[in-house]
Amino acid sequence: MKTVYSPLHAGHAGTMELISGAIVPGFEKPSRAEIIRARVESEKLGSILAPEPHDLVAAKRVHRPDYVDFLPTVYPAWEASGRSGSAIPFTWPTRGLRGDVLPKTIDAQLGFYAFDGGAPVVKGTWEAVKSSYDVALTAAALVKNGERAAFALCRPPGHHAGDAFMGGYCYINNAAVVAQWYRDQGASRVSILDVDYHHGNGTQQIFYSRNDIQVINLHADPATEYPFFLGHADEKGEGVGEGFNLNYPMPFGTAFDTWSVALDDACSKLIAYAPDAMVVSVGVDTFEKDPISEFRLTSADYPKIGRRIARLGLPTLFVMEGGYAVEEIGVNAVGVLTGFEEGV
Ligand code: OKP
Ligand code: ZN
Repeated sequence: MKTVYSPLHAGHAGTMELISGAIVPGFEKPSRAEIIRARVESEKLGSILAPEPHDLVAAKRVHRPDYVDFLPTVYPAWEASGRSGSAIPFTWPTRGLRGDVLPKTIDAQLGFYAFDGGAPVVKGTWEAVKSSYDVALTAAALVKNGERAAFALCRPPGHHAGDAFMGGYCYINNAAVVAQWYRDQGASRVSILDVDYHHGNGTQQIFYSRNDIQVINLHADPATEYPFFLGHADEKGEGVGEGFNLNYPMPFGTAFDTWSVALDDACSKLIAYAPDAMVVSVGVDTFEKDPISEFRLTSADYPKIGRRIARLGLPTLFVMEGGYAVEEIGVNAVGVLTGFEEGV
């Protein structure tokens, strides 16, 4: 399997985030992608390609154009207002406030286009976000042109980003972009299988009233885990999209015995949908030693996930999402991919 990777992710560095009442160095850091890339090499997964540059048309097929145009303006506006470091919003137009009038000040604009304070913007963020988008689209083209599978080594991740909001380390929803791109290239139906520990609220929101893109999420129950405000089992899609969004929330402490039952059920729903291609939002923060997560998967479980996905027999694009146990992130993420290759 080929990997698409860009070194430009590394400019999204030195971020700060708010967790447990303290501002701390961001968990979503450059070493994550570098360790995965090193493991792709040492496991001889396949060649590593640089992304082709893309315009932002494909991003604007799933995100509101004004949101996409806002992203590259953030850091210049932040610097012009005399600040440095991480641009982070601190106020949001929630219930009782107006979310339809774009304020003029960058601090307020950040809140207007975010659902939390978890997507800090530093000097190199836009270049990294754009490279992550290019990586996803370049890998999607490999699959469209006949590869059975490809790995988009995206960083930053994307699945929390919605039509007009960032959050949870995410800016552009790479998985949503490529699923829509497959549709625009002629696929009739596309499935997104999101196995990251956190619910992919952005992906769900973007496709919630669609029947041409099936969205399946396996994740920690939002009753007790981030992103809290979406991801319950009763969210099934709306309008013509009803029945095409599937959530499998699971409790803290879930290990592979329980998790894999949900995966099997998800796979049966995916087969019944009969998509032309699938996108896997591959997060490995389900790992037992993940510093911000509460599932109990082991390194030996990740190849089993890949083998199970391979058995679906579909053109498959793996898009990297989360995973914060940096020491093992390469073993775990590439474990899914080598498991897939064994299962083909
Ligand atoms: C991104 B992905 C506050 C922590 C919230 C946000 C986690 C974003 C995860 N206690 N952190 O889904 O891996
Ligand atoms: Zn996650």
